[in-house]
Amino acid sequence: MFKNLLGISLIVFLANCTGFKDVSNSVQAAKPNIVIFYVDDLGYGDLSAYGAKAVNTPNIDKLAQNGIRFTDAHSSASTCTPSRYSLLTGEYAFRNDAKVLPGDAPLIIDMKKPTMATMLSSAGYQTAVVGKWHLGLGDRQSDVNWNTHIKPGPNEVGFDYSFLLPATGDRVPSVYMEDGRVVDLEPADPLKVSYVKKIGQRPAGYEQPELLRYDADPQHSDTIINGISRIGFMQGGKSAEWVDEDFYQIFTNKANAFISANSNKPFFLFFSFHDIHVPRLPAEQFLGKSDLGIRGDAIVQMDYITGQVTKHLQKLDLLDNTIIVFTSDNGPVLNDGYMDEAVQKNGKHQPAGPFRGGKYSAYEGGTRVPTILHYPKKVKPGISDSLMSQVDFFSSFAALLDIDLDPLHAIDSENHINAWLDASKNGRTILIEEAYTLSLRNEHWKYIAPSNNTGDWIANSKGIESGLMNKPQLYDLLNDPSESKNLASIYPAKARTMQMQLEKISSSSQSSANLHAQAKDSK
Ligand code: NG6
Ligand code: CA
Repeated sequence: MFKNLLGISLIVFLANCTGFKDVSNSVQAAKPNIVIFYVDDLGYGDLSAYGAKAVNTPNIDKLAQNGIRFTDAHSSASTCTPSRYSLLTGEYAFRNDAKVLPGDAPLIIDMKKPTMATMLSSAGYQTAVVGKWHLGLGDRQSDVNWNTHIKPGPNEVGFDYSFLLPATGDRVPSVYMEDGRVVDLEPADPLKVSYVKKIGQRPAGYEQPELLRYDADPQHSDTIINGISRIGFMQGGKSAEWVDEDFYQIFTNKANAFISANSNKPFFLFFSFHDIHVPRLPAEQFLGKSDLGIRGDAIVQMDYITGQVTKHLQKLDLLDNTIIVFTSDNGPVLNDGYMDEAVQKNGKHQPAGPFRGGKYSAYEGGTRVPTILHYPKKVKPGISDSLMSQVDFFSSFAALLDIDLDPLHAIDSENHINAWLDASKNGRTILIEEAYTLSLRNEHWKYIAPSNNTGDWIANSKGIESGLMNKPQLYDLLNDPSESKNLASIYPAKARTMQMQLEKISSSSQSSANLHAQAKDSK
C-alpha cells in the first residue's frame, strides 16, 4: 500500500515536471467520454460525407474524415422507439413488442434490466440524455400526471441528468421535461394530455386550418402549438409550451452545460436530436441554406448543432479523449404528415442513397444509416464496410471498459469493439433488421420474411416502398445493393435456411448470450 502511494507520488511529481497535466487526468484518460449523436430520420444519403450534393454538412464531414465512416451500419429498426429501445438495452425491440409510442405511454424499459446508462454509471460515468425520448414516461397507461415528478423515466434507468422532448416534436405534450418535471409549468394552469378526445381551449388543426403554418394530414391535426397542429390534445401548461425554432439552441446549451459540469469525470451523453423529424422548423439563420427546402435546412441546422457540441469538447480539451458516435434512428422520409414541401423541393437528392425504401421500410433504406465513429489519436481514419448494428454498442462499450455482463442481459448485443475502432476488422455476420416484418442479414445476403400486411399505407401516404410482400424475398446485396431482384425462387434452399435462422434467433431468448464472453477473449 505504502509502496503504491510512493509510486503515485512519484508519477505525480514526474508528470508535473514533464508537462503532463496530472495523474488523475491520465487515469481518466483510460476511460474515454462517450457521446452518441442520435439524429432522427436521417437517411444514408443525407450527408455530404455520404455523397449528398444538395446539402452541405461540414461539421459532420470533418468527423467522418478524421474517423471511421461505416457503409453497412444499422439502426435496429426502421422506426424510432424500437431503435432507441435496442440501443439502450442491447435487446432487439420485437422481444418487448416495442413500437412507435403515443406521447402518454408509460416507460417501456424494464427497470430490472441494465441499460447502457446504468452499465456506464457502474463504471463511474456521469450520464445524460438530452433531446427526444420517446420511450414512455411513468407507469400508468394514458394516465401520466404531468404536474408532478413523473417516474419512472430516464433518471430511473441510469441517466443522472435528462432534458427532454417527452415523445416527438409532432406529439403533445409540447413541453420540455428536466429530470422528471415539466419545465416552467405554472401550478395554476395544470397540464393535461389526451390521445383519445379533444380537451382544453386551444384550437385543433382540423377545426381551424387557417391558423396553421403547414397543412397536415388528419393524424397530425389535433392541438395547435406554435402554429403547428400535433398528434394528440393538450390542455393547460401555457407557460411551458416549447417554441420549435429554439430547439437548436436549448438542446445545445443543455448538452454543453452537462459536458462543462463533468469535464473532469468520464461522461456519457446521449444527444438525441429532434431534427430532422417533422415538424421541421429550423431557426431563421438556417432557412434557405440548402437546395432542399425546409428538410435540407433542418439537416444544416443539425450539422451546426453537431459542430457546436464538438467545438465545445475541443475548447475544453476533451475531444481527444471522447468517442463520438454519430448516427440515426431510422431511414429517411420526406412527407411524414406535414406539407412542408420536402417532396416538391427534393429534386434529384437521394435521401436513402443507393438503397431502396426509407423510414418504416424493410428494405435497406429503413435501417442502413450514416454512422461515424470519431476517436482522435486512437482510431485510424478509414471506411468500414463491416456489418454493424447499434444494438451492439452495449456489449462493445462494456468490453472496452472491461465490464462483465450478465449473460441474461443485453442478449442481442454482441461485442464488436474491435470493428468499431478499426476499419479493417470484421463486424457481424448475422443481423436482424426490424420493420413491419423481420429481415435477416447473413453477410451480403438479405432475407425478408413474408407478411400478410401489404404496407400500402406507407407507400400511399409516405411514398416509401414498405418492403412488405406476402411471399419470401431474398436479395444479394453484393451484386444488387438496391434490392431489385428477388432471388427467393431461384435459390429456395438459401431462402429456407435464412428463414429458419431468423425464426431461431427471434424465438430464442439467448441469441447472443455467449457472445459477451467471446468479447473478452478477442480483446
Ligand atoms: C407515426 C407518425 C409520424 C411519426 C412517427 C414516429 C402518423 C400518421 N404518423 O405514427 O408522423 O411521428 O409515428 O416517427 O401518426 S419516429 O421517427 O419517432 O419513429
Ligand atoms: Ca425516427
